[in-house]
Amino acid sequence: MSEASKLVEINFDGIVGPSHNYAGLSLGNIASSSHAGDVSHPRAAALQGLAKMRGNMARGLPQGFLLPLPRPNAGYLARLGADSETDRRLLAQSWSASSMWTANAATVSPAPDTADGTCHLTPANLVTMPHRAQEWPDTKRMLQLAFADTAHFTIHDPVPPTFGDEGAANHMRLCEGHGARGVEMFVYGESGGPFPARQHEQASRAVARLHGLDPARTLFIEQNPEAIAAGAFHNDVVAVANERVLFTHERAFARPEEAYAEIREVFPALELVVVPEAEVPLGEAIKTYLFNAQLVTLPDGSTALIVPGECMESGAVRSWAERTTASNGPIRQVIPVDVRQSMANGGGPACLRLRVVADPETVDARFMLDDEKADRIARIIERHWPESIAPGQLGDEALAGEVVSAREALLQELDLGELA
Ligand code: SUG
Repeated sequence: MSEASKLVEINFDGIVGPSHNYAGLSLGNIASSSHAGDVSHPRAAALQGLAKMRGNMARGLPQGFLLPLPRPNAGYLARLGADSETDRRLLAQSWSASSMWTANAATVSPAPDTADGTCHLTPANLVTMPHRAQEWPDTKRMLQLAFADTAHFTIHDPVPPTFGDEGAANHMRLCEGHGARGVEMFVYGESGGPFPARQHEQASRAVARLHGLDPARTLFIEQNPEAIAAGAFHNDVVAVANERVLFTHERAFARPEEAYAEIREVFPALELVVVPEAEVPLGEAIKTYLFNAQLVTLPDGSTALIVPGECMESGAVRSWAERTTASNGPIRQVIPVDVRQSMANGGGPACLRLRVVADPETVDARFMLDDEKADRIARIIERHWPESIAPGQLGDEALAGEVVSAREALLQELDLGELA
């Protein structure tokens, strides 16, 4: 078998950490703001995430995972001269389980796209949101472990904090098959609206250069400022691509017709599925997270869209799904999954996974999932993850101890003690 034919898309889902809570930390993320102060359910959240991974494995898709980062992050507070009494917001930041959204862990350029023929990963600096800016050093360490094989992977430092980078959530790839040479699209935002534009154009351009992408097969597309203002804080809230298919809301890009023409020019095989405002208004798309879906190629070659269960509560989205699957379009199935705990913080099925095109044999096996390991992880979650966390409990020492030992139990179970 040739090297390229062993390349498959592996989804690395973030295991939801034991400190999962609703602190309303993300301005511009409507779900995060509107659920601020709610009681969270970390155990249920982590089990929902695991069930999604199991579902995808059952569909025949290779599945990996990344681990929760160490929380509460005492070092974060110490560097700010703060403690649990100083400032509730800083405290909440140090407890955030936001690393579960691994679509923001890094930008990944598969080996067929890069000049040196290795798969390049750049951890996202996530500088726009303080609770997320603390993630990258631990994320980088974990990526260096999971993708340690330097014959196949190159791990970069994040882009300097001058330019905000949010990783794969603002990056899409089109290709004839995952192992073939692709076209990479970087979507950036311009500041000036009511909410922060988290992805800076210069960060995207830097990542593309550092990954050694062919400029002729790399596109930079501006996100529609109206989409950011409506709550699409990442492009993956309004668009997703897989192989030849680009699935997007009509209002995702600043200049959509120009963007589609540019894409077609470099990738003539494009199968474009645009959802018009008249069928699903932008606000409804953001509320249901229709586009924050996993657009996947199933083993039989057909394309499926794995959407949040919330989509099925919307008449407009349900009708669209019925029409789409009945049509001759590329999306043959729309499959709802329950990730409600994550959704309430603005994280749908697509946020919860980082796509890496690789030969699974070249990945550290400890980060790959199978049914037996999923059972073992479930047992650890059931035994150690807090049942609920009320915002007032953040800072509680006994709870902090529980959260720390829950993660340690998981690391031990997975033989990943070096991440302690
Ligand atoms: O960065 N939510 C995350 C959601 C990330 C979703 N990822 C993608 N679209 N790929 C964020 O806004 C909420 C945390 C809180 O409010 O406590 C949060 O960080």
